[in-house]
Amino acid sequence: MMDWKDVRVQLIDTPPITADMLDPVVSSMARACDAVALVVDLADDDCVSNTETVLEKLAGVKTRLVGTFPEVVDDPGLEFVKTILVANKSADPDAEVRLEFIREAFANRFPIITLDAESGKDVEALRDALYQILDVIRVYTKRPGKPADMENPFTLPRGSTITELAGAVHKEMAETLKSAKLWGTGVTDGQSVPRDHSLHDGDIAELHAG
Ligand SMILES: Nc1nc2c(ncn2[C@@H]2O[C@H](COP(=O)(O)OP(=O)(O)OP(=O)(O)O)[C@@H](O)[C@H]2O)c(=O)[nH]1
Ligand SMILES: [Mg+2]
Repeated sequence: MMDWKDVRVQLIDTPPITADMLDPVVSSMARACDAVALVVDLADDDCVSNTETVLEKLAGVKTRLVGTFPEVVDDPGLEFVKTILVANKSADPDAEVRLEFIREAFANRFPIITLDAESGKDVEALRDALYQILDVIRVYTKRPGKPADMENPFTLPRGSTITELAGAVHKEMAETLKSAKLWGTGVTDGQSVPRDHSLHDGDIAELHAG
């Protein structure tokens, strides 16, 4: 688990993908996850072609790693997965040169984060980048007459509504929800909001079931 402020993000390390090895477990994980960190070894002269191989192998099972989702998709069988490229071993003497090749090949496709895992240099930036790519917001809940629970936010896709928050709190809540009060962005404290109200990061909601 990776902590980002008050949120925990699950990271799953996978076996490698090579020209002659793609474990089906790895490709199904890539398809099911919220985002992929594509790790590149800046100490490896073949880092560009190895990375291309990984992308091709996944594309072979209809899994496309992308920096941003395409606007139009003509093949419904294709799975697009948000990805950041993580260029590791930046302290290697030739890392700078290889990074240039990596940028040339991939900067138009993925955000690129450079770091050195061994020394820990720039690892904090990866933490932020991984959280940002998930594109989620944190919403806190409170019970009527009680202070808000500021320890355990619900994380929801950006743009989620009160109804979606209710569904995350409890499956039935999405149906039984009668009204909601909100503290946070764009509302006065405790304002009643409709079910389709869009939530913002840091909002506090009080849900009332019928
Ligand atoms: N110099 C240096 N070595 C590193 C760095 N990060 C990882 N290593 C070393 O690189 C080697 C491979 O690291 P792993 O974490 O096993 O790499 P991996 O990509 O998971 O390897 P597979 O699981 O076989 O795909 C280990 O000996 C690490 O100690 C780094 O930033 N700098
Ligand atoms: Mg490994």
